[in-house]
Amino acid sequence: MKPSAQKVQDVLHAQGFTNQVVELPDSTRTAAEAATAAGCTIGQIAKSLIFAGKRSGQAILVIASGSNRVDEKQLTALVGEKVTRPDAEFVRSQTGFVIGGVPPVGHVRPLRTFIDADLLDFAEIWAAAGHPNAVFRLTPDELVQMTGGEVVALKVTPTG
Ligand code: 5CA
Repeated sequence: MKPSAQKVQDVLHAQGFTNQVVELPDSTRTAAEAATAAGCTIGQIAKSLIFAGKRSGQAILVIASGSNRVDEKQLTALVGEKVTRPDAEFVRSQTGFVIGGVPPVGHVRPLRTFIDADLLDFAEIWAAAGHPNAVFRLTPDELVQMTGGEVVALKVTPTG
């Protein structure tokens, strides 16, 4: 297994979880690709998105359903400052992983974490596992337990 995927597997085991990291032959870099490769719907992909506090520069992890867009206004209200989308280098330095492989756990430092409430509607979901072709299957309960994330409503809801 690739070292970055093995790291995620080791962290899961160290936390007492039995979820298995799998490396797939096809890319799982985007939520759509991951859904095709894992054989699930795009909504069941738990995508790990990094935001940064505009004033503090603090990294924030949002784990969103693959079919949702995160409403930055709602996130701003939750964190108490405006947020921006950081560049790829910030994502790598704050998490230890490259975009497309950022997992919900195992980051180089603890990140304040929010979980999209829509993910709790599924019996099982899939998350990135450190590498753009590695994923693991989990339940929404496990996601909440392993991240300590706050479950919130933060998707963009279409108007009209
Ligand atoms: N492995 C898949 C499914 S779990 C995955 O990681 N998908 S993801 O959506 O969570 O990660 C890709 C996300 O990284 C994109 O949704 C996008 O928000 C973000 N991203 C892509 N390119 C950039 C970039 N240049 N700078 C900052 N963020 C980016």
